[in-house]
Amino acid sequence: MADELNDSRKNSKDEQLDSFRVDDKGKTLTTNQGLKVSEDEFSLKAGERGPTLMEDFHFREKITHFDHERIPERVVHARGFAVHGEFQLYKSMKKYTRAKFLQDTSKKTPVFVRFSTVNGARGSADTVRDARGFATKFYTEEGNYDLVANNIPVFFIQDAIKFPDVVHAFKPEPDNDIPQASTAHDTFWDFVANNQESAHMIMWIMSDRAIPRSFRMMEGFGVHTFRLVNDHGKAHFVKFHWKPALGTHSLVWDEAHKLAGIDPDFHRNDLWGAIEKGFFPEYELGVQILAEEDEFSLGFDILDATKLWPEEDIPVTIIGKMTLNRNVDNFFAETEQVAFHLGNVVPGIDFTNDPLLQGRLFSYLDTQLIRLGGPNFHEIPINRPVVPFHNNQREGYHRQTINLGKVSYHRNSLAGDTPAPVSEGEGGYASYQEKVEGRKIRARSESFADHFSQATLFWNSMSLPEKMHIIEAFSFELGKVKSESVKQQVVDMFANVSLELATAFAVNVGANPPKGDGSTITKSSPALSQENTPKTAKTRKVAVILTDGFNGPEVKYVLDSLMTEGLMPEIISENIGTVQGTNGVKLRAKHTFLTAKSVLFDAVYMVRGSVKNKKFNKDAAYFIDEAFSHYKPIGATGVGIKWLEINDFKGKPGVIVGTDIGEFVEAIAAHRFWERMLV
Ligand code: HDD
Repeated sequence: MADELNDSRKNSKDEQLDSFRVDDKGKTLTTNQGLKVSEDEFSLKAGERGPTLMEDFHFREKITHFDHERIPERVVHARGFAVHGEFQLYKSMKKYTRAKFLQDTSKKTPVFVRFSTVNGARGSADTVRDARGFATKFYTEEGNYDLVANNIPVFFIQDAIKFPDVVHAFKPEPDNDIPQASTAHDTFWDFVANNQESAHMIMWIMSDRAIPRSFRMMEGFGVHTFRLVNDHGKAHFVKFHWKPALGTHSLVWDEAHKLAGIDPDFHRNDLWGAIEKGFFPEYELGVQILAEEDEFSLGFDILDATKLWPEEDIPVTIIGKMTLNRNVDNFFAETEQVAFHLGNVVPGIDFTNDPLLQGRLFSYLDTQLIRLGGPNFHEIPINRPVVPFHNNQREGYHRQTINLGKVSYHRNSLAGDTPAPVSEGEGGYASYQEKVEGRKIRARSESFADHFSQATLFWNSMSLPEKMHIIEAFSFELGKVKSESVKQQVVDMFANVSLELATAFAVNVGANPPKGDGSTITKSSPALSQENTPKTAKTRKVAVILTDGFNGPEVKYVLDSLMTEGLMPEIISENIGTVQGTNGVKLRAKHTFLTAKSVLFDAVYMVRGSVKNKKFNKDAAYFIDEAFSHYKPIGATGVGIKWLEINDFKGKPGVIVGTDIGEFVEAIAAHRFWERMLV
């Protein structure tokens, strides 16, 4: 609740939400009409064993409200998790944009960010292979600005008119509603092979990017080329990036699979838990800027949403930081009812003619009408701007504002011709006056024809383990496709990206090796590989396997040091509760092997104790074996070291023995030891 918020986190949005917050604790139960209720367990009946009476208004109100508790889930991005935060600029962008929140470095702009999977239903698992949504609402002093981004910088299609087609292809097949939340089926791959503009996006979807370790460890991309416009009306093209302070990291596929069963809420638990612990996720906002006169200088069309701007060609300038610092009070009221829309812009930010962007500008407003039940969803607390809104729109379902006076039209004399538009100089939004001419035509520009060069660029930029993961992902997904023809079409298509790639997965899925010469593109972009991401051990979860009789001072030293370094050690023991070490050291075990599986942790610290418990030993062996097979760092002291020797882990990459905390933390920061793949 807001009154518990420490002051540094309070902001204008939070203050606004305060007036809508209600605490029912300690209150008398009433009906929605404020009538105090004397009985809430028994309906009104004609006699104790008689029928319920129509007259029972309390029963009817309660049941009717319950019957109508659900709203339609989002047609895509149904499963999501949102949090509050703030954005602060490092350096003024005044040279490029009139947007005030991108000019004043002293201001903190409240934000609300919703992360999501694209494909699955509201109740599906977090760790499926999919793109992730990364939608940010900035509550600026000039109104709401929405940056509706994904964790992948390109898209499946080039024109929004194909969006229903791609979504129908990747959603569960209509006859049996299989598969849920993931994309391994015939219709999706049939779409891919017959709509080859998808090649680049598919490379990302088959890569580790599509199984992120955490929402806190994902990049975000605005995808489209937008425009920044400055005070003098001068425009620049821009691409928006979010860069996570913790770096960009992923799960491994086997882990992602298991997590979907063990903890379907893995990503929301991770984000919620980090914020509750005070580990506030941070992302820097970056921009790539291109002068208007350089529009045709990149060798591809900047209006084509299947293309990225290689960061080595056009560097990303970091301009500010977003800190996510507060969980929601109520999932439905905030996360479910938030409505994003690309058309929510502020002066100084404008669109381009990217046909995908143009179509999105229609879809986002339209979809809220059915989802939120009418045109007044902007009045829902989470959607309200922090500045007042005045216009002549009236009535409609769920209207809350009580507009005074008789006048609801423009122009008028009765209200002094107000509310009145203002000039650009006074903050009025005016669209960039791009000169446009052309014939009405349904066609794709020739400049959108190259579907493979950047897919190859992506492949060329991957490290060896990343390439192996991509081959595995294609082999898994296509391996589930029943149609031999579709499999072959996909193999032949991806030979255009890389002959090496297509040949490798063709063998695995029982298709014929591809024909052709493959790609001649040799360019790579190191920024695309997660090998080159920032690496830190901060906020990583370490499983500590411990029984009574452990070396008290030694273990206490290791755990205290890990916590000082910003890690989260959690003890697994025979029972939940106190574990007793030497020298009177007592620690609290949070888990047993029933509640904790290795996939829930980033690293293991193996200690054990003096207890001999066969079942515990067997579970510990499985636990550590699985962690090792997922390339995770493993540390050991005391009896734990012997155990590593038995399993022949000692001396292997990422296995740290002894109390050298620096070495262990460095290993945890490395995240995975892919060398184990090759030994
Ligand atoms: Fe979309 C939701 C991101 C293409 C139509 N989209 C939605 C969300 C994100 C994106 C993050 C979830 C918002 C939330 O959390 O509430 N979408 C993208 C990106 C795209 C993209 C990065 C390509 C660059 N989307 C796209 C197209 C269309 C849509 C081409 C339609 C023509 N998207 C929608 C939608 C959704 C949506 C149907 C569903 C729920 C919602 O809008 O509010 O309007």
